[in-house]
Amino acid sequence: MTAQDCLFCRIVAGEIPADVVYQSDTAIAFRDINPQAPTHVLIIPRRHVTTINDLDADDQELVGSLFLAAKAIAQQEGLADDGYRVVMNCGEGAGQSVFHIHLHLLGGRLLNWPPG
Ligand code: DGP
Repeated sequence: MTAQDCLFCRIVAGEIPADVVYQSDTAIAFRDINPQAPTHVLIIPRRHVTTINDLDADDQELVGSLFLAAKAIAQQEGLADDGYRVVMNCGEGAGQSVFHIHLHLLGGRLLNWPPG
């Protein structure tokens, strides 16, 4: 998949608008267009990675940066004390619909477990 074909690469490039809440050298985060909770932010690497299955050992720092971004955004959004969920879907069977890895950060309501 090329950057032209990937929706999230186009958001990274600024070609498609998004409500960006966080940026770093390696990651950006923006509000989900179809929020499932009062706060629903997607945290993505700037570099295209299709699914978790495409990660390798060299990506440890990149993946770590996504979780540190989640922590920072949770604090920014006032979720840190009450709790929040961070999840990444892998593959169609798990509900992945955009094939550029992204962490969902959800909070602001009671989150049940297990998810559907
Ligand atoms: P997933 O199903 O795990 O691949 O999550 C993809 C999410 O991406 C889904 O919750 C909806 C969101 N999404 C899809 N298109 C757009 C878009 O153009 N802008 C934004 N902000 N979010 C989008």
